[in-house]
Amino acid sequence: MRATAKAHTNIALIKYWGKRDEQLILPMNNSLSVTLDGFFTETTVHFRDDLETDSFTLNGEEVSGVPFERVTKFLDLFRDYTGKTDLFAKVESINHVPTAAGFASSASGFAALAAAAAKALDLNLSEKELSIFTRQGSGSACRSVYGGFVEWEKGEREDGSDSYAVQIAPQDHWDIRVAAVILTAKEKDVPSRAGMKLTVDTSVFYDGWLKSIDQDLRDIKAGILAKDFEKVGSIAEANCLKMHATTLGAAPPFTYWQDTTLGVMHEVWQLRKDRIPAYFTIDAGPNVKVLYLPEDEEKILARLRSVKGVEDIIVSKVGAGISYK
Ligand code: 2P0
Repeated sequence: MRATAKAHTNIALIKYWGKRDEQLILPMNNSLSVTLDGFFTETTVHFRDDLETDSFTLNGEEVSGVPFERVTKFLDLFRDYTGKTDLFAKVESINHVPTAAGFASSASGFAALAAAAAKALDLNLSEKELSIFTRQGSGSACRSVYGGFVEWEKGEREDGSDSYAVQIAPQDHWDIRVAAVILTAKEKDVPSRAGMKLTVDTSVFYDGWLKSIDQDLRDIKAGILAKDFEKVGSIAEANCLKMHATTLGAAPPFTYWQDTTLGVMHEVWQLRKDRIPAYFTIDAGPNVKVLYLPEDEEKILARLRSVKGVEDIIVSKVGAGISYK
């Protein structure tokens, strides 16, 4: 009753921003992401009859408190599903996601945990079923079940049975690159869970955000299938700006941006003025991710490195879905 799984993180081009059910993690809107090969988590789950509680190590260190409770609560889903309510597990995770990179390690983390737990229990879940389990650990994680370009369907049902991810195009469909531009961060972020809840509850711009999603999704999916980089990049960048605009309309207002964030955004706009196609996207933190095509890599990285406050840049290609050892 032991299995090891590997999952990559993902970056949303159409953002998940807001929940309609906090418990089941059901989103207000569909989202769409690219799985990234540069950042991943490998997790071993070992269910054992002789254990009286779960345990969880991350990079070799014992984890306790809220992160441990999130893992054990997640394993409860599998205990409930199988009826084996007194079966506990030893969970060992190695994270290849530098926390400073501003990627949600929860995405690759919960995808790897769900896959390893399901395999250890011999559940033979479909990818759809696995995505539904994974979603309940962390929303964006349900997209990391697949490689390539992935959409999370928000679903309509109250029980969440139609809220799962589907693949739009496979890993080898299109070679685009994502540079994670890591900035000197000064302040602690508003956690994404708290930020999205405050925005849904109070932002005067939230309705405008929701109204724009369907068109963005239709256009970006057509752009991905046609490998139209300018179309995909410009929709992703605009969608990110709309998401961040909702935080300025919240009460109290807040922003994830710092001066260095704006510095990178302006450099990306300058690159385009210089006819070098590059587009940015930003999640619930100050760091910027820049999308570009392989042939422009050298020029773009040199320009990004020259921006004030840039500490490091980590490049990813399009990544694969879950794999097992
Ligand atoms: C996304 N983010 O689509 C969006 C864009 C941040 C900005 O998903 O509460 O860690 O666990 O469902 O998935 C980050 O939020 O939130 C996120 P929970 P999650 O990638």
